Amino acid sequence: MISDADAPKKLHKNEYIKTDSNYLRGTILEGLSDSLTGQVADDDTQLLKFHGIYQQDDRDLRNERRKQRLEKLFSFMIRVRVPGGVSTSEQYLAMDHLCDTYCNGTLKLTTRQAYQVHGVLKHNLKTTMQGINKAAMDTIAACGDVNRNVMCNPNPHQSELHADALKVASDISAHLTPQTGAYHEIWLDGEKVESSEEEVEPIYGKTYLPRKFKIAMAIPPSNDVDVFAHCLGYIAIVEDGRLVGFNVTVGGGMGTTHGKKATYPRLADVMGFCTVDQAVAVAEAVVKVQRDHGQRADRTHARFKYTVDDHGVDWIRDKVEGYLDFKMQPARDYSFDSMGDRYGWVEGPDGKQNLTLFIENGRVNDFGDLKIKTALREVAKIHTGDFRLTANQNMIIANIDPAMRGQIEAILSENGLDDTYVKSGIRLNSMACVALPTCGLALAESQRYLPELVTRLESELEQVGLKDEPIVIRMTGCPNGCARPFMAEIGLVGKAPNRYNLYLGAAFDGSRMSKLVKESASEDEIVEVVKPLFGRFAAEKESEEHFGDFLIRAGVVAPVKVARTDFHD
Ligand code: SRM
Ligand code: SF4
Repeated sequence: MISDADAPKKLHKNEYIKTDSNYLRGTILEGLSDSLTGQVADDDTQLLKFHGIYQQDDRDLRNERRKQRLEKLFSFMIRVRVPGGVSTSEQYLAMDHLCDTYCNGTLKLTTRQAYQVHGVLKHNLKTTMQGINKAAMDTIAACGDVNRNVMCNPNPHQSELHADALKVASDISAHLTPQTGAYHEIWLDGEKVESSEEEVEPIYGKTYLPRKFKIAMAIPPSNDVDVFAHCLGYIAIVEDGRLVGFNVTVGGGMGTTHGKKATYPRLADVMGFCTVDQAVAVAEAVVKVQRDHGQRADRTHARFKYTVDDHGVDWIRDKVEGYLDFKMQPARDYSFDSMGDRYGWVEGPDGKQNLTLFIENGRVNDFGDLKIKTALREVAKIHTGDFRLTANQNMIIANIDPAMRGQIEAILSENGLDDTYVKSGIRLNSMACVALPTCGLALAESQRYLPELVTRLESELEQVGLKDEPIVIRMTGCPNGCARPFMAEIGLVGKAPNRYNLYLGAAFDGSRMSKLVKESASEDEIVEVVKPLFGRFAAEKESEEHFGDFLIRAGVVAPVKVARTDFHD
């Protein structure tokens, strides 16, 4: 066990940036008004993240700009927080409008139920942020070393308890939102509050958290939010038809670095049970444990998963209870059956209609005859319910007035999104991170390439009669894990241009990670490995058995039991 005293003493430079930032102000305002450059000062790029903004440059244009001795083409990505993924039609229309007016025209639905826009030039940042605010949304804490967007199963048809769970998720999100006035001052022209008393961040303090912090809430049997991949998770426990509380999980996370064995993805452990009324207090206590005991010297070891792994769950529970006036109860029974979305039309308990639409890799745009962006815009103009983002980058048009169903179906069908527009089980369970051209960390393509690879795999699956088989496939352009690839039955992690590490064998319900089977594989090599496995699966599959489970049963891959020791082997 590593104690806090063993931790190296020299703090990471970001800790000083936070401390000296005057609660996340830095010199952001000055940087915005400097018209000589499209970027902001280095330290401010770190602080901007807490405001939901990333400085980026178009990597497709880097070489050309370099040849012309021009500054990189800097622009900004803005991530809009949507607790539980629920937004109104008006908010959707506002995102659509901003995306066309100040951004690159594509709206991105993220793996954590948020909206992202890319390509905002510095001089348009403030106007775009004000547009987001006008739509009653914000971006504070969408990124940065704080708690991020709190995820929750967004599908109102799946449970009458959904609204209760969503309320808890929203309360946690609100409770953990940073209190600094910086956001208001910088983006919304808020008056600077002159006071002799120093501003306080009651939960975070001046240095916020050592690293990003993520919370998700799952409502069994659906594990659509991938609860075990999060720092803190809540698994809803329902007794006699009532939400009585949550099993609380701690220490999940995906990010890893190629070749660095001290980094690894980790599945969360169940720490105990708390009641509905205790859920917010538990979140605050867990965040405080990470604030006080998380590593602040080495950012590659600063996520909560390492604090949990270094000290053990019992130690964490003990510390958490130190901040509470109650004890965690023993965990209760639950079971998950999948982590995917349930597509198509379903009627909710209140008679309202809900439609889950597949949006490939969360990219909302018009692609030839498939006019996703046009369709969603036209639906938003008439829809009186809401738009719900899923953790699988899809969209639920929710709470549809039954009288409007025909009109909505007609709009979708006119724009290429009829019931049959996606034809395979593997595509419906595919997910890719953004990667190129905007992500500065991408080593390989992801969302621009996965659809092509899936087409090839679809044809292999069709040949062995598995066209409709739901197989979870996820790709990322680097090992940071933004599309949670290590949780996928087929995980592909970018290593270099056109080369991916191939992972196999995760559980369909999100309870087991995949194992590395081939490093730096080309497309042909990926197909070479999985093709015979599809054949064997078709021939030997037990009824209801999923691909990942089959690979373990057949001894093709060994299950990853303790990520710290056997993930890289
Ligand atoms: Fe992520 C960094 C995109 C979900 C782990 N992620 C990034 C950045 C901001 C790159 C950067 O730091 O410069 C990417 C911006 C790309 C772009 O151009 O938009 C980026 N991450 C995304 C999104 C948009 C992927 C997507 O296609 O949907 C997801 C936004 C979610 C949201 O709405 O908040 C996204 N990122 C995730 C997830 C999945 C999750 O949380 O469920 C993970 C893995 C879980 C985890 O955190 O452990 C994830 N992103 C990372 C990491 C690795 C963190 C680590 O522990 O090492 C980084 C890099 C970092 O933080 O240093 C990163
Ligand atoms: Fe970028 Fe890597 Fe995240 Fe993909 S996984 S968006 S390449 S940081």
